[in-house]
Amino acid sequence: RGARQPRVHTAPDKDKPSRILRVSLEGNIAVGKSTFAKLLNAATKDWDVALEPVSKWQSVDTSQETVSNLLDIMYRDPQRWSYTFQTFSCMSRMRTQLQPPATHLLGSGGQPVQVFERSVYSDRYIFALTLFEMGCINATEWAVYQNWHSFLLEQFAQRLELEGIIYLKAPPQMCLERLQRRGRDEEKDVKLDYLEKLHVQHENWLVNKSTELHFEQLKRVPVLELDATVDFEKDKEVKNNLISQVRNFFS
Ligand code: DCP
Repeated sequence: RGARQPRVHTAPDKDKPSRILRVSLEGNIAVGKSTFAKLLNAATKDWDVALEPVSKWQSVDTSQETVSNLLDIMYRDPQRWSYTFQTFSCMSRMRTQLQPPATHLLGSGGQPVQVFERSVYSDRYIFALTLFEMGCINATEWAVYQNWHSFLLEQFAQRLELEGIIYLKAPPQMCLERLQRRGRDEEKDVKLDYLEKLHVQHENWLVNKSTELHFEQLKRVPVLELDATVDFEKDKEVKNNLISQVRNFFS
């Protein structure tokens, strides 16, 4: 039993083989991005994966001898905290994406690739947009968010651009089951309806191309769609199949 063949919308730029490619790993909550990221990290020394800084959002140092769990308060009171959460998650993402590549990548000999778990783009076009559409971010907050997001991305354009996106896709119901199985306490009240909205948002951005994007380069980024309904943690054949699809995408 192997994964379905990938849908590669276009291939990454192969005219620049020595450049470090920057690729983000996208997909719904609990689809398995972290697990897949670890597989990629272990597959070859040419690939280096930066994991999502979720733990930083679970313990924000308030410098008042208290630690605030922003992920938790965002889910408890989304109207009050979604904007704050989205500013913080995007800032931590920006820091990660602006980090220089790991030194071992520079002399890897093959095609070096920096992989990011999510990106400043999914922060805006998946989460912040959905929360705005749900009324958890109001019109003023949304205007402010877009204003600083566009400004910062224009300032750091060259360093934040991506050469590829890997889209891990599974039905929202399956993501909900995985979410419940992993049992992250803050997410215990996440409903299917929210995962369905996020799923549609991923499809609109990465497959239907109907999301209104504000960055020209982003419109041209190649997308590799992978079937994430398969067991890529334990089934070796499935794992190898997915890795080779990624390898083809990069080479
Ligand atoms: N989150 C959010 N807004 C963002 C980014 C993340 O509200 N801009 C939330 C959604 C999740 C948690 O943070 O509750 C982590 O979400 P991810 O889907 O990014 O990461 P997972 O750990 O769920 O991914 P996976 O299980 O696929 O590894």
